[in-house]
Formats: sequence, structure tokens, C-alpha cells
Amino acid sequence: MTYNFDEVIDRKNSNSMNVDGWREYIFHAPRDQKFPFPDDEYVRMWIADMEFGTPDCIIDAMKERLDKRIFGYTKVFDPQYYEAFLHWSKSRYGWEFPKEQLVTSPGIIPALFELVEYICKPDEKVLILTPSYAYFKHAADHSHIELVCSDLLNDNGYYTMDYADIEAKAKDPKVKLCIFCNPHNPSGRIWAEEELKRFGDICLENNVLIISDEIHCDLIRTGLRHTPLAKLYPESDQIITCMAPSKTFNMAGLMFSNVIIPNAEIMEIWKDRHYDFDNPLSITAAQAAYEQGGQWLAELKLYLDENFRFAKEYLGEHLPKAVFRIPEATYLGWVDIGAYVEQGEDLPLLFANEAAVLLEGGNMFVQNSDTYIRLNLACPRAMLAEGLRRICELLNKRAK
Ligand code: LCS
Repeated sequence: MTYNFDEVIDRKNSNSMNVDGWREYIFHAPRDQKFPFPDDEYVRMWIADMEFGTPDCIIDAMKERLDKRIFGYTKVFDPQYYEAFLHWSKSRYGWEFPKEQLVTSPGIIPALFELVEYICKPDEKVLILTPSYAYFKHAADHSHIELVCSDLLNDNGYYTMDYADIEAKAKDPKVKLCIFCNPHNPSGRIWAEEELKRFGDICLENNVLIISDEIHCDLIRTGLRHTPLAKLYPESDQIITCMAPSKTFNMAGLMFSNVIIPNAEIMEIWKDRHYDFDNPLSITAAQAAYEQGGQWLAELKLYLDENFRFAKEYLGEHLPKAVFRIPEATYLGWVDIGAYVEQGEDLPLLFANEAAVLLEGGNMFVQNSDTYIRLNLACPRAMLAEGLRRICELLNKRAK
């Protein structure tokens, strides 16, 4: 390996949400709330960013941009950004889209918030599949749009879509939009082409527009393939796709993401209402990522593959009643510890108070997620080993 993913990088004094914001984000607690362990002692396996450094090719490009010394109002004018991202998409996903359909946003979540508002009338509804990344719900709540949930089916940790239920819900003429996660956070499923087609057909036949959030599409196990939903419907303008270098290259704080909008009407509203500036360092970083980041990503994926193999083996040995499958995508492990905890128990609080581990779980994923914890495995292996050790030790102690 060229890159050292075992390195532990000190994130203190960097205004990091991961290190400094967990009280507010996970527990809605004030910043000075006392927890039983000193902050330094916590193993942090919660928010979806990584403990790995962003690759040098990106940082070097940003340094070059810094040398230009002026950071005035900026947006993507140079067609090279589109060329870089298009090449990335074509070579990895076999998917192309015209330049006119690409806009950028300071994050996918801000784009979701905007798009719900642009697409839905006040009495219309948004459909999501649960468990879900909670910001999908927040995007609907923000515009006071009613949320409709379709629970995924769970067969011993393997998630599939409940097509009959999705269809029943899509038939409600008020359901206007589905925010779809492909690959899926938190289950880690890469939806196969047949699954995407069945899902897409149901939505489109029932006039439900789809936002396919594909932010996790680069972070898949080595050898697997991601299919953009929109690739399967080249004639449709009813699928908006979101992709970003933010998760892939650990640069979420740079707040830059891609939104591909084929629908002329929605694009017109976007152009009219979106505050259309970008951060100059973020554009540079994103372009460098797509042009030069492939090798680093290949190595990152191998490291993550190994972290998942390690976790699978460790949990199998030390927590045999937990249900855990190595996910096809994401760096997030989704683990059912129902054999060890009570229904409805506040799991993030339990592990923060008793095991010095920060993780997400239970109703943080909207619904259909009780007794599940989500572990972020994008960290040096030693950190992962310590986190798993503490989790298993606590649960085994309770089981006695
Ligand atoms: N969409 C999905 C499906 C995500 O999982 C995340 C981040 C985002 C969008 C965020 O996009 P951004 O606005 O940063 O471009 N997921 C996180 C998670 O599961 N925990 O912490 C962040």
C-alpha cells in the first residue's frame, strides 16, 4: 500500500463535528454536558466521515489554489470540472449526462431541502424507505411536507424493498416525490439492476418523481458495481441524481456536491432560486479528486474491505448473537444487537455512558431500526479493534 491508513490523525482544534459536536448532534445535549469519560477516551464510530487524511493529490491542488491568493465570489465556470466528473461517472458507472443538467450545491442535504420545496406543493407527500438517513425526513419536515415511510424487508440482516408496499404508497396521488438512497445508508445495500428497475417502474408509473441520493456510490466493496438509477431510464426526466466527492475523499466539510437535474421545469426553478456560488477551494478539491483520486480510492477500498472482514470475524467470535453482514457499500456496519438489549433502549446513550464508544443507532434512523447500532468502520484498524472490544465487552457483561 502507498498510503498509510493506520495513521492516527489528531483532529482536535479543527472544529470537527465528529470530535467536538457529538453532544449536540447525537444527544441534543449542551456542549458542556458532563459524560462519564473524558472526551479523549471515546472511540468515535458515529458520524459518517473518516479518520483518514484526504489524499495528497487533493491537498496539493488546494495549496496551488491558495497560492492564487484571491478568494472572491466563485462558481464552476471551467468546463474541465464537468469533464473530470463525467469521466469518473463514465468509467466507473457507464453513465453519462449532458453538461446542462449538472449543477452544484453546498452538500446533498442542502440540495434535498431545496428540491423538496421546489417539487412538492404544501399538501403533497414525500416517500422514503426506512430505516433511513434521518436527514431525508428532515428535508420533508423542513418544508412541512408529510412523510410516508415504506419499511424495507429484513431477512437476517439482508435488506430488500417491499415492492407491494411501495406501490400501495406510490398510488396515493399526493405522494409526489421519493427520496431514494442508492446505495443505501444504513443497510449498505447496493441495489441490483433488477431491484432498481422494479422500484423505478413503480414510481414512474405512479408519477412519483425520484431523487436518487448516490453519495455512497464510490465506497463499495472491491469488485462490486454501482448502477445509477437514472442510467436505467435514459428517456425519463423524472430522476434527479446526487453524487459527491465528499464522502469518498473525506472532504464533507468543503461542502460541494453534484446534482444532475434532467427536468427542465425543476432546473428553471433551481436556477431561479438557488444561491449559486461555490467555494473556490472546494471546486479545486473536487476536480482534483475526480482527476487524480482513483488510486487512493482503490487502496482505501482494500483497507475498508479488510476492516469489514476483521469486524465480521470479531463479532462472530465475541458477539455471536448479533446479526451483521458485511455491507456491499458504505463504510458503515449495521448491526442488530437485539439479543443483548431491550426494545426501545437508547443505544447511543448506553454505549456513550458505559463503554466510551460514540455510535448511532435505534430511532436515529427514522423507523424500522430498533435494536440496531451503526458503526463507522472508516478508521485505523487499531481504533476499530478497540471500539469493537468495548462494545462486545459491555454487551457480554449485560448478558450475564
Ligand atoms: N446523503 C446520504 C445518504 C448521507 O448518508 C449523507 C451523510 C449525506 C447525504 C450528506 O450529504 P452532504 O450534505 O454532506 O453532501 N451521511 C451521514 C451519516 O449517515 N451520518 O453522518 C453523515
